[in-house]
This record gives sequence, C-alpha cells and structure tokens, in this order.
Amino acid sequence: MPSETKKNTFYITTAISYVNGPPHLGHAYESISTDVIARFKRLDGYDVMFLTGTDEHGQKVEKTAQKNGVDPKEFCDDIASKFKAMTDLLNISNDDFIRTTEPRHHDSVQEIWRRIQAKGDIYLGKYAGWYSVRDEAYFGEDELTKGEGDQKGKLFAPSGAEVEWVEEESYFFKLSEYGDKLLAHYEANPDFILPHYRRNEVVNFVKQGLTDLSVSRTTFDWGIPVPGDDKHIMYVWLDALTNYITATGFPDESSETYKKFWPADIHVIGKDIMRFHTIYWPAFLMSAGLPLPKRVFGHGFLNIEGQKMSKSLGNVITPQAMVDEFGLDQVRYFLMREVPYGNDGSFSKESMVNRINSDLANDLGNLGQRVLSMIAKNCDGKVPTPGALTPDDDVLIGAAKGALDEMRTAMEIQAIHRMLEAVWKVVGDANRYVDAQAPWALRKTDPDRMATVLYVLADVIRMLGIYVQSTVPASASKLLDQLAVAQDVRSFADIEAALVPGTELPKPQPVFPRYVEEDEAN
Ligand code: ME8
Repeated sequence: MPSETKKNTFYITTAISYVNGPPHLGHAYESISTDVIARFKRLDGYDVMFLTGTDEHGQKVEKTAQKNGVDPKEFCDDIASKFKAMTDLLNISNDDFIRTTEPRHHDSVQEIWRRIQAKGDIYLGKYAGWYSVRDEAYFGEDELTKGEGDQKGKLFAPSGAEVEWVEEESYFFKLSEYGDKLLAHYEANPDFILPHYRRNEVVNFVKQGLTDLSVSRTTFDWGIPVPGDDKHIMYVWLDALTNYITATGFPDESSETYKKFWPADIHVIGKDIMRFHTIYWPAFLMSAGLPLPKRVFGHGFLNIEGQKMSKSLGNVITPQAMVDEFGLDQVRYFLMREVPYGNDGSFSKESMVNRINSDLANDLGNLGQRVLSMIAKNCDGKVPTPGALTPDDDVLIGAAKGALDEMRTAMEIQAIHRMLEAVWKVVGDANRYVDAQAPWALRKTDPDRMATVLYVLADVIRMLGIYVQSTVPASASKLLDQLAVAQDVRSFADIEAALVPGTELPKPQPVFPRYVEEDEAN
C-alpha cells in the first residue's frame, strides 16, 4: 500500500530526445504538454517531480556525430545544451534534466542489466535480421515495405526509415516469456495505456506473440557496455528507458527520491514510441523485480498546415521562431487548446491568430482589462467593498468555483483541452455577466451595486488567473499581480479564499495583446 506521503507525490516524465538534431516543434509540444500537467498537479497540492532530458547513445547519434566530423561526446554536449535552452525558452518547470551519458545513468543501466541477467532472462545468441538505425529498432520481414523507383532494392520500416541487414553475436532478452504477464497487466490496469485507442493497438500486437529481443550490439561503440562483456554495447532502448528510474536515485533504493517518486505516475511520449514504453519497458521492469510506472500517455503528432514537418519540404518551424512571432504563452495556449490531447494536430497561422485574438485577447484579456480599468477609475484603485450578493452573483461565483472539479476530472485522464474548455466556459459566463450587469451604467444610478458587481468580477478573474497558471504561467502571474494576489495564495486550495476589499491595486496593464500583422502595425 502506498503510504500517506506517497499519495501526494506525482512523478511525470517526457521522452528523452535524440540528440541527432536540434529541438523541433514536436519536442516543444511534448515538453509544453507535460509541463502543463506537472504545473497543474503542483497547483493542486502535489509534491511533483518532473523529468526531461536527452537520449545520447546509440548508432544513430554516433553516425550523425561522425557525419559532422566531431567526437560523439562533443556533439552530444552541443545538442543537449540546445535542448536545455529549449526548456528555458518554453518556461518548462522540469525539476531535473537527465543526459544518458551521465555517470549516474551508467550505473543504473548496468544494475538493471545485472538484475535481468540474475533472473535468467538474458542469453547469448546470434542476431540475424533487419534493423532501422533511425528508429533504433528491429523489424520482422512482414513489417517492411519494398522501395520503388530509385529506391528499388531497399526495404523500409513502417516509419519510412530504411532498414539494414544485421548479423552478429548478441545478447537476447526473453521477451517471449512476458506476453501473458503484460496482457494480464493491461487487463488489471485499464488506464495503464492512454488514450484507450492506443491501448488497443498495443494489446493486439502483444496478442500476436512476442519474440525475444536483441539487447546488445558489437558493431559500434557509442553506448554503455554490457557488465562483464564489454565487447557488447547495450541496446540503446534498454539504456534510454532506464533514464526514468535513474533520475529517482536508482540503484540506491533507499534514497529519498526513489522512495518518494518511483514508480512514475506517468510517462508522456509520442505515439511512435508506444511499443517501447508499453511492452519493452514494463517487461524489463518485471524481470528486474521493480514496480511498473502507473501510466503511459501517447500524444499525437503535430504537423504544419496538414503536412508532415520535414527538412525537404522546408516547412520546419523551430520553437524559437514560433515564440518570436506569436509570444510564448500564446504558443503554449494554442497548442494545448487547439489539439485534443492524444490526437494528431495541425499548426496553421490562421488558427493560431484566431486563438490569440479571440480566446486570449478578446475573451480573457479584455475581461481583465475592462474590469480592472473600471476599478481603477471608479473605486479609487482599490478592491471594491461588496454589498449583499444577488442570485446572479452567486451563479457566476458558483460556476467559477465549480469549474475546478471539471478541470480535475479532465486532467485525471490528461484531457488538457477539456480542462481549458472548462475554464473558458467561465470566461464566457463572466463576459455575459459584465454585459448583463452593465457596471458602467450603475456608476450613477447605484454605486453600491456597481461595487458589488466589480468585486464579484475581480474575484472571478482571480480564480481564472489561478486556473490558467498551468498553461500560460507568465501571463497568469501578471494578471494575479494586478489583483494584488500574494504569491502564497495562488494554488487551487486558495480558490475558496477571496479578494480583500480595500486592497490597493497596481495600475492595470494589458496582459494578452492582440496579434497584429506587421504591415498592419506600421
Ligand atoms: O523517440 N509531433 O526521441 P525523439 C509530436 N529518444 N511529437 C513528436 C514529433 C511530432 N512531429 N516528433 C517527435 C525518441 N515527437 C527517443 C525516446 S524515451 C526513453 C526515448 C516526440 O527525439 C516523439 O514521439 O525522436 C518522442 O516522444 C519525443 O518527441 C522525442 O522524440
């Protein structure tokens, strides 16, 4: 049974990115969405550990470094620093950044290997089959397609990457013995794989029967050697997957972080690497006698205006370029709101501008701006003193408080888009309330009622500011600063608190600017 303290902890990870190229929008999407989930849990009172990092070993990285004429470590250092810079650029709140070339990881991977070996699940054999360096994965003949035209004679993996024939001595992991155990695990834990439509693919694959997995290679050097036989380099996925447990302090199982955070609550990954996380990883852990992560969430892929991002199409957008053009919180909000989390999504400038100008600038931004300027002008720049509340006031306040339950329910299954829909429903309610109550007209006729209306609105904006912190943290913070909400009363538990009448407010500033085309602006 998890202890009381364990119940309030939450350990979340992103995939670790290959360092064969700089970060792209897909990486940014994964980091932002994981960050939103992590921030949401912190706001909800959890002790969160959020891990991200880089996957630096393997043939793919070794080959790219060679192509660039640099030593692999030097190459990794350079690209890893770009991934770290991306976390800063995107205001990602990760608690740790792991690189698989770090000594802590080396020890952890070797220990996992020893445990799997001690269990009798590793044997020496000979591998003869197809391997895709780009996927760092083995494929059966029946999974491949033949090239046509000038690609004739070549064979391709389902991802489109070319495969090569590999024949060499290799250690094998007895994956074939884990099929039934995995199926039993999926059955007993129906939310182990989310969204559910991705779960079915995995279940069907396992039901077809698993073959033993080659877990070492002898034809390249860039990786972690097999303990006791360093002619063999461990399969990069065994190495990479282990990062999640390394960061908790493993193999030191008495360490505080290990006890507190392992097993992970959720691994957030893209749909292309489900098999590794929902079959190989749990099988390795079962073999090593270690607890399994509670959930693997497979998000969709982002494309650009309906087309796959690719260098050859020249439509690759860097996270930096996107932030420079639209603003960070705008990009974060757009990606989280526009794409139902789990599905594939498309970026288009038109839909981005639409979200920025309607949801952020008009709906939430204007609400804040209107209310705060009325308070500045008519209430002496102080939080107004409310009189008795009317049923309309109670309805709005009730809707604002009640949204939290809906948000939590959505986030239980990582439906980030639904969490935001619940917030924007309140934004809509608040805007309708302003129009219906018309506080500007009450100024002369009933100033006490005006004060009550503005108080109710300011307090609802406070709640909205608290709610949107996970998604647009810097803007939310600006909004809460304008309501003089202290730093230590910005969590979900503080929703029940209320603004203190008479509190002096700073001069209102717009928080969500409209997106204006450059030629319009000049
Ligand atoms: O797969 N849209 O690394 P990676 C959304 N090192 N997500 C995308 C994407 C896109 N267009 N392209 C990639 C690896 N991703 C391994 C992981 S974990 C132990 C090892 C996602 O750099 C992808 O699905 O190719 C993955 O979750 C992450 O970005 C890193 O991809």
